[in-house]
Amino acid sequence: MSRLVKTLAGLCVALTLAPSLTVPAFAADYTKGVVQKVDAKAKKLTIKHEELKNLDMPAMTMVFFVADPDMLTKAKEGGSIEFVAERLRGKLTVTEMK
Ligand SMILES: [Cu+2]
Repeated sequence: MSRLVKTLAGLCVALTLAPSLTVPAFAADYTKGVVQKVDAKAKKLTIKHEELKNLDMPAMTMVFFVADPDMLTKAKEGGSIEFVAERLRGKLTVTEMK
């Protein structure tokens, strides 16, 4: 194996491993919920959610802010979602939704 090929092979391994090292494990933990209310004006969603392990919160219905206003158009009242919530500047905020 030439030196160049060895270098390229090493780079490929580094690029393959890098994403899993930089993304925190909890970022992928989606929680199931049902949208109860969409408040586009206040940029809030009322979600009946299952246990939120990262926030140490049991299942309940509550209001969240959204990190991205696009989520308000994607969310439908009565619709099932999977989402990630985090405490941003003291406000419980939906940061990911699918
Ligand atoms: Cu809650």
